[in-house]
Amino acid sequence: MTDMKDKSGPSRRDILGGTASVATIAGLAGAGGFTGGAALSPRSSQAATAKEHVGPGDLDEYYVFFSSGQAGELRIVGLPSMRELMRIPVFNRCSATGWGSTNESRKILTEGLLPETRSFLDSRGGVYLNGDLHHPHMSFTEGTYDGRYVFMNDKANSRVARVRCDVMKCDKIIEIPNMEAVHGLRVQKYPKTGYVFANGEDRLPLPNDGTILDEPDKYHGIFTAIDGDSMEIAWQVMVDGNLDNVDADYQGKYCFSTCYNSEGGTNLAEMTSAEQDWVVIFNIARIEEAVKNGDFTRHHGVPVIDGRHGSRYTRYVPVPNSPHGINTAPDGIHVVANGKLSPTVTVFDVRRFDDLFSDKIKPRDVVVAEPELGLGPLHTAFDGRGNAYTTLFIDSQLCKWNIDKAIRLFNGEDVDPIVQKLDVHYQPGHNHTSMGQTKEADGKWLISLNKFSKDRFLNVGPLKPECDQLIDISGDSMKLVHDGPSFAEPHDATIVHRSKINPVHRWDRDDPLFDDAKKQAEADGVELEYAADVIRDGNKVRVYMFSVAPAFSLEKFTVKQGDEVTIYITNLDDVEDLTHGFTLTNHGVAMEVAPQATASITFIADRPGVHWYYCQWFCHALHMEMKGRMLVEPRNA
Ligand code: CUK
Ligand code: CUA
Repeated sequence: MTDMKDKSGPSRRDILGGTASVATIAGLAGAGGFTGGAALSPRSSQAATAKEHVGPGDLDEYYVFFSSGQAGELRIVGLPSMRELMRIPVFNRCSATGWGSTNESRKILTEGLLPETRSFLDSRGGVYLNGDLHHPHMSFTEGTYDGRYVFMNDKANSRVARVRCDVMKCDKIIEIPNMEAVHGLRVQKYPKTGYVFANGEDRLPLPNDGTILDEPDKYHGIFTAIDGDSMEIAWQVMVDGNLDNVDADYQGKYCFSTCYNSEGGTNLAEMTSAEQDWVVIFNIARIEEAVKNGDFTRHHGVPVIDGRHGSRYTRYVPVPNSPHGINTAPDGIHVVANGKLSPTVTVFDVRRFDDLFSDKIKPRDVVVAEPELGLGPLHTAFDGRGNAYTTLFIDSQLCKWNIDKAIRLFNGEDVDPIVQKLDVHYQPGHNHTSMGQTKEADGKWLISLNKFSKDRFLNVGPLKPECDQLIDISGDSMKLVHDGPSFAEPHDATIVHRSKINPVHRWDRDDPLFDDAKKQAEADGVELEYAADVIRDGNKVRVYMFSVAPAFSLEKFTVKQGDEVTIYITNLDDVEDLTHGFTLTNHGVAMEVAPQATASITFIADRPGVHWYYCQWFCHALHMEMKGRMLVEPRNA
């Protein structure tokens, strides 16, 4: 982190000269008509034509699915406006929607956990309270986004989740056994998703039963393939080293992970002592064959295939020490592994992988270029015109370079593959181009997700926002056009053209999300859509209501102290955006009920007296009056 400046000295943006001034002035001026080296005209004359400007009432051209890192949620941002459109709770809890509190969300949060995790969580409210969401990726069909799902990982609690893109809600979460810290996650691009590939970053003893600590040869890294439709684990592969990031080819034959700690160490010094680590290539057809033929051992019910050195299922290609991101180019041929501790990126040609697996060539023979770009290359994006854009974490720059020229340089020609370096603010991690992770990369926009904002925004105290920068890459040079703050901590993002996605406006009453509520109502002889019922079942009480603005169908109900009460609300309003909520005061109970949805929540009524419930989602001129009372009678009354 050589670029961390404080206010006592000039910061990068103060130094006018070279790309720094271009970036800074372009950022301030909006850069609508800016071309490198030309005189700037004032913003007022450019705002109306600036491409990144999305006027009031106008819609963005792209959805961006943003991770939120340790905030645990998935965010939807519009591009190019960079306006935040929605937050989808996944690995976190949400006060507004009731995610983590409602019965529907708690089922999703718990049903895919391992049995031992469930019993461990029993003492902690039954669900994890945190998550660390790094990599959201949309499902593919034939090399491009198909609008069905977004998949994502939780590094903190070793989970993988899926969000349905018709309703933009999480519908499945599973825990991955036999490894800790799911990090890299990407999906199969062809013929479809298909598999969701998830890297186990931290190696564990296998089995991990508490008898092994300092026997590193019994620690294993695990690569996991999940069936994206059933959300069940298809297979796992045991590897050498720690897996970091992953991507897949456009042919459906291979996927590949960057892999550090070839040393097999358990501390920093050991993990970084060797000069080289690897990219591990997985042969999907051979692995599927192994599953069929029984060439595996089962752990936690999952077939685990031995893919360590010498295995026919994997190949280990040496690359400079501790590679990080790995990105397949939209040409379907080139794969870029980013050096992190090395100033280089390593370019592979996937057409050589067949020969590698049939041992006709050596591992390094799949490398076709290894250009030196700058300090701290982490991730690479593509424009579909043969150019790549690599984030340089330590240099705080984006490096635009040409893949073909990098190959020619590698072959001994005297060419410079670097096209342009652009300062970003500051320390970029991931970057993304519009549709750039598909074969339909359109080369219009690039976002740089920067880890430090420092002086870019009004100071909000010691904890600062991150800084997501929008860059116009449609011309010959990159132009910085927008700074956007975001809360902790977007790692990755996926930019999807809006034509690929078609969410509904209201819930369908037949949605499987409501099945449990329907089944219970039927057993209780209640119809959810007409309900105003209180059903007693021992010390369990089920309260059924519907809501039509501005009223609940029950304005009061009575329970006894100690009852376990479940509230079911069905929102009969059919008007777009007419969401109601249900909040019960002094009980920690709140949930969203969107148009045509049913939601339910369970709590213990243990406070004698009158308690008001109200709609917390502003819905009507009489929204404040949309409320009712629960009477809790004392236990011995
Ligand atoms: S990792 Cu965060 S900057 Cu988790 Cu994709 Cu590279
Ligand atoms: Cu219903 Cu506010």
